[in-house]
Amino acid sequence: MPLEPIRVVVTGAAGQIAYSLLYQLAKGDVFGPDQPLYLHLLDIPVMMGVLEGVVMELMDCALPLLLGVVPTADPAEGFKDIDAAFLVGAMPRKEGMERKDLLAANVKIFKVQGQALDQHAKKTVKVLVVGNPANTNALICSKYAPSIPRENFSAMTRLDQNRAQAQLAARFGVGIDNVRNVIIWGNHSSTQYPDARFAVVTKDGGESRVADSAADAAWLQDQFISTVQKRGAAVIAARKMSSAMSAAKAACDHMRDWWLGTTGDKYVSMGVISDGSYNTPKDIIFSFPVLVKDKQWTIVQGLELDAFSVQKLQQTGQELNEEKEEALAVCQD
Ligand code: NAX
Repeated sequence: MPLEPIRVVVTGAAGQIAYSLLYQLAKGDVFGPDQPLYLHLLDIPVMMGVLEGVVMELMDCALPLLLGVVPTADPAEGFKDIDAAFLVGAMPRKEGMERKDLLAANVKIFKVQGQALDQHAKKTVKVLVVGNPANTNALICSKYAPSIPRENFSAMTRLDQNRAQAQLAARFGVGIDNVRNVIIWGNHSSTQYPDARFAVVTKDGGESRVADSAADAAWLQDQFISTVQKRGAAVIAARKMSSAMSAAKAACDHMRDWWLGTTGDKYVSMGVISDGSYNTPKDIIFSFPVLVKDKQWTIVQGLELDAFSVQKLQQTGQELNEEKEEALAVCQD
């Protein structure tokens, strides 16, 4: 029996991440090769002309799964009957803008979009927030969509995970598929903690824990962590624009694993509502290792934290608590 079509919204649809993302969605990379879909493309009024060009290109891609496209600047239309949401659109940082101002501007956008999701989307909608500050935007969005379970909101740290996995694959001279279970803890910011202590590398037919290699211990605690933390800035310095192709790919990986499930004991990192696991502050969106089954994620439990990791988790948790306080203050204005 053919699958019922689903409705997927992408916000910031005229922007650079969306330009890579839309094609992958429409050709079946995320929801499966047999899943027909409608794409809702939301952006702001001044971008409607650009969006028209994106719609033309989607049409010209001649993709059989794409049943229709709804370009709009109206959140009510954008979020109508939506099954999956990619919230990419956000206010970019402008010169001279303080971090606080950026947070305030974005929190307001995600408050409005939370309200629109609450009123118009399906209650089962899966929401992935990419727009920065992604974790706190996801928290605010969920707060203003109280009729949708909090577990249905997530923030993207998959790009950080993919970056970490790629660094390990290069270091150990193996293909990307031969590295698994590297973790990103905390905020999608420079306080994130890329943790390779449980990562496993398959090489020459055997499996080994990355952490067991004494020769790599210093590299893991120092260069590896800082390369992953600073990778976004390195791409901007080289490209004069922020990561887009890799961000779109990561958004696809995140939603695909949420929608179709993870495989075996291979876990992935997602920013999800914290229940206090690993002594993290409750009720913030914190990136944890998760497994997914039947579209429900569960936090992987029982991983041992050493003193270094405890301190790293505390640091990023504290930053998220501070962002939360600032965001809530803005919402009350
Ligand atoms: P662009 O500036 O190319 O595109 C953003 C688009 O969002 C624009 O078309 C803009 O008009 C639109 N927009 C602004 N306000 C909107 C609103 N209220 N409703 C709908 N659309 C709105 O940025 P792009 O490079 O695509 O990046 C988008 C966001 O992703 C940024 O916030 C960026 O910081 C964030 N990123 C997050 C990453 C992550 O790992 N979580 C990594 C990549 C990226 O830096």
